[in-house]
Amino acid sequence: MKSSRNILAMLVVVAVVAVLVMVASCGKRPPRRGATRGGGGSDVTSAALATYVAPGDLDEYYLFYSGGHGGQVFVAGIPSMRHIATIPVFTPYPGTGYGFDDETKEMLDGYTWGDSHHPGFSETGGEYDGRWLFINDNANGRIARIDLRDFKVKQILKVANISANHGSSFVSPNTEYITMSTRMSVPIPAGTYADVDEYAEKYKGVVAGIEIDSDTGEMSLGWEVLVPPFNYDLGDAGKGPSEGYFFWTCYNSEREFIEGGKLEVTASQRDKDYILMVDWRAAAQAVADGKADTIGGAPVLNPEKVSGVAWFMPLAKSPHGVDVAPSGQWIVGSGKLSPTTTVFNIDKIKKAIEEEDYEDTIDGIPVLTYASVREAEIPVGLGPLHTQFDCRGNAYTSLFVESAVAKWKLPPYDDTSDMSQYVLDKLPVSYNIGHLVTAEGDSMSPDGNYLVALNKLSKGRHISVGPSIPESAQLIDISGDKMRLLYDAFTEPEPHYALIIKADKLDPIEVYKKDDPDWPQNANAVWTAEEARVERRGNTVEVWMIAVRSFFAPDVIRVNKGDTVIVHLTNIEQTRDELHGFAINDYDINIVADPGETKTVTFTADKSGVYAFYCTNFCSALHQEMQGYMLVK
Ligand code: K7E
Ligand code: CUA
Repeated sequence: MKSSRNILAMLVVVAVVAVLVMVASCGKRPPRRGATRGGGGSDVTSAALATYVAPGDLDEYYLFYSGGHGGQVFVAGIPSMRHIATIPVFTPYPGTGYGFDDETKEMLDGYTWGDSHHPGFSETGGEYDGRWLFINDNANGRIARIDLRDFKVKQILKVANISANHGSSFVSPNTEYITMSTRMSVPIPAGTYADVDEYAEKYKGVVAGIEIDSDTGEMSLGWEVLVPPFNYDLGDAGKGPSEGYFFWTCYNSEREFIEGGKLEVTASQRDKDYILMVDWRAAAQAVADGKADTIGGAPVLNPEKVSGVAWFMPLAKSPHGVDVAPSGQWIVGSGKLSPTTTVFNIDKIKKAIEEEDYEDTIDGIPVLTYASVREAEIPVGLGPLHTQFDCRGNAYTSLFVESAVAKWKLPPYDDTSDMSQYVLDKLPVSYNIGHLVTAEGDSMSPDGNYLVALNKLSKGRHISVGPSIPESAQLIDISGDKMRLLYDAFTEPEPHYALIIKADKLDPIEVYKKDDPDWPQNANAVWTAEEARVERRGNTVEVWMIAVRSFFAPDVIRVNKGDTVIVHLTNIEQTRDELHGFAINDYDINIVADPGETKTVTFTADKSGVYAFYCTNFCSALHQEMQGYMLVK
C-alpha cells in the first residue's frame, strides 16, 4: 500500500516536471490582456496590445523572409512586423552598394536576379545557432550564405547539374549538409541537347548535398544523386531518430512533358507521387569509396549501380511541402490536390528499408510500401501546402485553396476511427496562403506562440497601389487553444518561406574594428590621409582612398581615357552607422563602405571629361560637401 502510494507520488512528480519542461521549452506567450474575460478589451485592442512595440522598445524575434524573384531577404521584427532591413542576395542593390564593388560583382557572376525561396539557419544539435543563413536560388541552381554577424552575403555557390534549385536550403541538425535539388529536369550535363519528346529517357533529376565547413561556413558540393525526371519540390532534413536523412517531395511522376499538353494536367494523372529520401551519410560514403560517376565535373551517384542511398515513399497527389516534426519522429507530407496531410513514421520507414518492404522500383530506387510506412492521414482541408510546429505537440498546415491555417495534433492517436477529431482549429487568412512559419519552428524545440502566414494575395486590405498589389504577411498568436489573428503586414514580391529566430541568439557587430582578429584586415585598407594615394602602372591607375566625415582623400583622380581604374575605398570611421558611399556620376558606380570596411571597384575610364564623385550615404551636416572629381583626359 505504502509503496504504491510512493510510486504514485513519484509519478505525479515526474508528470509535473514533464509539464514544466514542456512549458519551459515554449517561449513567452504574447500578452492577452485585453482578451481576458472581464478585462474590458475587444479583440482588436487585445491584438493591438500583443503587437505594439513602443517607440524605443525592441522586438522579441527576428523574421527573415525570402524576397522571391526580387532576389533578396527581408528582415522584420516580431511582434511589431516592422521591416528593418533588406539583405540583397542574388540581385544588385544600390542601397548597400551590393553588386557594384568587385567582390560582390564577382559573387553575382553576371546574373542580375535570382529567385530566393527558402531561408535555412545553421544549426547545432538541432537548434538555430545564429551563425549563418542560407538561401536558395530557384532560377539558377545556386545557394547563398549570409553571415549573421554582419548580415551580408559571403558566398554564392553555383552547382553543376542542378536545374532550378527549389528543394533547398534545408540544413542537417549539425549543419554538415544542406539540400539542393532540380525542380525542372533537363538533360545533363549543362549544354546537352535533347527534345522534350525524349523527356522520359534523356531528362534527369538531380538532388545534392552541399557540404559546409563548420569553422567558416564555406559551401562546396558533397555529392549528387541521379533521380528520375520528376519535379523535385520541397525538402527537409531529418533530426533525432530521422537524423541522417534528407526528404524531398516530387510531382510529375508521370515523367513526361507533352508539348502543348499542359503540365498541370499531365502531371496530375496518377493517384500518388512520392517523397524521395536520401541517406546523406551513405551518399557521402559512396562518393568517398569512388562509386560516383563524374558528370559536369560533379560526383553523381546512380541508384541503378549504387544501392542503399535513395528510396521513394508514395504520397497523395502532387505533393508540395514535406516537413519533419521537432522530435524527428514524424515526417509530414501534403499533396496539393488531396484534402489530407500524410504523417509518416521514421521507425516504420527504417523497418521497411530493413525488410526490403518495397512495392516498386523506379530507375534503381526502391519504393517503400505505402501502407507500411504511413502513420496517419489527417483531413486538414483543401490545398494543403506546408506544415509548421509548436512546442505543444501541434502542427499547423497552410491551406492554399481554403485560405486558412489548420491546427492539428501530431501522433500518437488513441482513436483512429475519425481522424477529423484531431483537426483542432482553423483560422481564415487573407488570402491564399503559401508558406507559414512558427517561432523557431524548424528547430528541435520550437517556441510556438507566433505564426506568420505568408499569403499570396492581399487584395483590398490596404490602400490601393495600382494593379500590382503587395503580398500579405499575417501575424497569428498560436499560444492558446484557438488561433488569434494579430496583425496584417505587407511585403514586396514575393515571400515564399521565412524563419523566425529569438532576437537574443544574434549578436551582430556594430563596426568592423580596425584590429579585430575575427575580421582580417583588407590588404588594400588605408587608415590615414598620408597613406591615401594614386599610383599609375602603365594604363592602370590604382587609388587608395579614405572616406571620413566629411571628405575623401584623395579628392581628385586624374586618368587618361581608356585607363583601367581601381579604387580601394576605406571608410575609416569606427562609429556605428557612419557609412559613406562613393558614387561616380555617369559611370554607373555606387559603392558603400560600412565603418571600418574597405571596398574595391575596378572600371575602365571609357568617357573623357570631368565627372564628379560624391558620398551617397547621408553622414553628417556637411554630407553634401563630401565630393571630388575624376578628370578623364
Ligand atoms: Cu510553397 Cu517555392 Cu516553398 Cu512558394 S514554395 S509558396
Ligand atoms: Cu559621407 Cu555622406
